[in-house]
Amino acid sequence: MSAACSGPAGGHPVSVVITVAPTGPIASKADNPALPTQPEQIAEAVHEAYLAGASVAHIHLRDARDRPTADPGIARRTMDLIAERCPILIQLSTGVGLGVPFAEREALVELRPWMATLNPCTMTFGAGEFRNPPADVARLARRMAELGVKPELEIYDTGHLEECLRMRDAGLLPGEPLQFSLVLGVKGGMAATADNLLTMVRRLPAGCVWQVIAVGRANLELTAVGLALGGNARAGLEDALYLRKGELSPGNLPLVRRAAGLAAALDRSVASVEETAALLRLPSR
Ligand code: KMH
Ligand code: ZN
Repeated sequence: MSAACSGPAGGHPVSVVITVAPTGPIASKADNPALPTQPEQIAEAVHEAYLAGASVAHIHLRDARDRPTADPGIARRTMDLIAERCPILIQLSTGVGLGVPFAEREALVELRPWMATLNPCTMTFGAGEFRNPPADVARLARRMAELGVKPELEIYDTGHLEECLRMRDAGLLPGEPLQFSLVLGVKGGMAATADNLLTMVRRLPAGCVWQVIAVGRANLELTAVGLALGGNARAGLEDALYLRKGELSPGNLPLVRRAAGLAAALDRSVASVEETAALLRLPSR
């Protein structure tokens, strides 16, 4: 295995970065009434998650009718409401939502969040299409580097990792360490199996930082496997609407607490905001 797999099994316990993903682009309040969609609701959910150990907040925005949006005013307001409550590191999603044009999505990085997602490839995404044309992705990567916004690279399939490594080799991803999300369970991407996760972890470049995003039913199991392998954890209603079969999660907090509990059971401490910023080598601002 590469150094990417070092962690508790290698005898060097490392703190776990917990990212809360409270909203996402797909689910609605009809799916789970506890889904936070408006800026105040999102800020409240993020604050609770921060108090439970989350040091990063992965943020999707919704308009007044709860539709995914890249409206910079809504983004600014949400970021401000979060910052008023806690110093959690804000990561804006540039995935935003399947129907939102790339030009609107990429403009979100102009708000200079600490981090933003970078989705390297176009793919089928459930019943829809997630469009990430190569020239647009390269332009967004360049702009993020100029602004000092750290990319989180979203890997839904094996080829997405190769594309990121090509971008790195082309100088489009200058900051170390590279930060990956291994996304399992999206229809159109890798199935949510431990075998797929291990395959991807083996292929990661040495020295990178990574987390598991396990969408749907396998959320608990694959989050646990990722933590046991030395990865970080993401938790929230974006990825799992249910705590277990038939039991909707009454909010983001139980999911964040569950991830923190898994880390504790594996004897891994939860990273503070300061530790996370150091681990990711975020530039001081
Ligand atoms: N919704 C997740 C499957 C993004 O926001 O850019 C992937 C995600 C990507 O979180
Ligand atoms: Zn997202």
